[in-house]
Amino acid sequence: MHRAYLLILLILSQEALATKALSVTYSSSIEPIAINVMHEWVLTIQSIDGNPITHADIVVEGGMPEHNHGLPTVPKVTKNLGNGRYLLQGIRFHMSGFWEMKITVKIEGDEHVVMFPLEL
Ligand SMILES: [Cu+2]
Repeated sequence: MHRAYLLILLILSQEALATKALSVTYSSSIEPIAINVMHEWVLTIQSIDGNPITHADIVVEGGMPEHNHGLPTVPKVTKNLGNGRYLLQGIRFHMSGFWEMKITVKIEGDEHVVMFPLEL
């Protein structure tokens, strides 16, 4: 497993003044990520001061903004691995180019959105 990216924050808070940043990272079960291979990621979610976020609801969407299409699959978090780690299964990219993965993390009424850009 390989830690590929660190992106921080983006706050879309339902309570307008709550601005809590998160650290979201992923590691892919295949590295480098290959086209048309079903694989999985482990997402690690922490507060900005390094405490694991253990009870997040996570929704993942993805697509190619330049082609105006989404993913060919619907990846889902299937397991809470504990310690702020979540298993995301069912990822497959079906063409080369620029992809974005949008990770929406819901915690206690706050919604955080993190984008991972990927050049495949
Ligand atoms: Cu495309």
